[in-house]
Amino acid sequence: MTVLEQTPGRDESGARPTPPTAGWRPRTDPAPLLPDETPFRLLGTGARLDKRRKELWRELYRGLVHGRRYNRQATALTRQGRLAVYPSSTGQEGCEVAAALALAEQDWLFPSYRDTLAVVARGVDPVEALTLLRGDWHTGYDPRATRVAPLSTPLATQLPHAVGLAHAARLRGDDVVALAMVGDGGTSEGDFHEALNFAAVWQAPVVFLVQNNGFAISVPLAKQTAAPSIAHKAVGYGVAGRLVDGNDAPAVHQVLGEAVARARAGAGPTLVEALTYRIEAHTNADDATRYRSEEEVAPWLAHDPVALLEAELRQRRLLTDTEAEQIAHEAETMAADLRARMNTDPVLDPEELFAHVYAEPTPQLREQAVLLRGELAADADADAHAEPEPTGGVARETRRAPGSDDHPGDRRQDHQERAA
Ligand SMILES: Cc1ncc(C[n+]2csc(CCOP(=O)(O)OP(=O)(O)O)c2C)c(N)n1
Ligand SMILES: [Mg+2]
Repeated sequence: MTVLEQTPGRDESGARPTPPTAGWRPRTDPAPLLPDETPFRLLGTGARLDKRRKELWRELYRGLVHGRRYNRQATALTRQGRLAVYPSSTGQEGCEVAAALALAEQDWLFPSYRDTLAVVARGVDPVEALTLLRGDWHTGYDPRATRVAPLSTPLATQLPHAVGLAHAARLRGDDVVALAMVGDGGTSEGDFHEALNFAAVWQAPVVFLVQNNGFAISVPLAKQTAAPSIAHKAVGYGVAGRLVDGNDAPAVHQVLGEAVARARAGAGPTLVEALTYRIEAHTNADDATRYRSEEEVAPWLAHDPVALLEAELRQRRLLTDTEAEQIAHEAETMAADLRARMNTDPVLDPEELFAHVYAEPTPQLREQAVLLRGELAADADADAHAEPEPTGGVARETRRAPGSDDHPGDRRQDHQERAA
């Protein structure tokens, strides 16, 4: 029985009667909500695969190889000043790709800043998926057209949004499930609590995927929570908790697929904890060697999602050398295209700064817009009449439109590092 189906007893005066405590029992049985004691796995279990599953595993592998290459390329772009910041999901590709593939076309994905791969695997253009991380003011893609919410930098705020969208869809009778992604650290936020509570009370068609990658920047999980596991947190809200090996992509896909089907059938929300590991530093602005040792990372390098799936596909004769080479080649082509397109300066209009803030701009904003227009015109004029630079001299500092790459990423990097 859900909370919505219960009618609280009242006496005639309208006062709430004191409940008799003698026969107290839980209102719902917590047992079905409890996660398994060991993380669910498929790789290495000898699971039988039908034709559809075989195709799915191969598709997951392709997504993982592309994802890893994408992470490497995006990280390189930060070093070249082409991208302000990149929170790499290397080591977490299994969760990223499985999340995207577990959804139907009409469903919605609510990613965090680390989930660019899920966004790309869902079909968003690889460059548009990086627009926000490049430091541009907008998301880069159309959330409505792609059914992908903006990458969320404020921790866990995407979770109540996902619940709201899922609940609204249900009230309208739309067949839509929302899948919201969050990190282990994000589960300590108030928004996580509110989202799970609302989701359970409303029985909203929503799935929460927590990627427990061991760290919130430099804070290890043991300092983050005293819960038996993150999946156990679900039970307190009346949500089902599931635990899965996050580096076993087919297992993550299966658990998420079941959770999505459950949500779609009106059986309520699920919280999936995927056990994984953040192989790289928090972002390119962080140095992980200051707070963790190589010995800690080593077992996770040996439990690599790409290598695990590749080994199993080869063992089952579902992947030939030629196919593996072909997939690697496709990934190289994708990376070359990403590099080329990210090396093109975006054309930005600084005056857009004032657009989309208020329907009717305030007098102060109107005044500031006029000032900016004047400054830009003066800059353009100064540039037009500037003396040529003496060879080998120090370049005169010019003011440029935000997004220009003359000072690679400086201002944008500051901004994003503070934000992420
Ligand atoms: C509301 C809020 N508080 C603090 C931060 C700063 N911050 C950015 S990332 C991060 C750690 C998040 O860790 P986790 O949720 O485990 O995600 P991961 O980075 O491991 O994917 C923090 C504290 C933020 N972005 N938003
Ligand atoms: Mg984390």
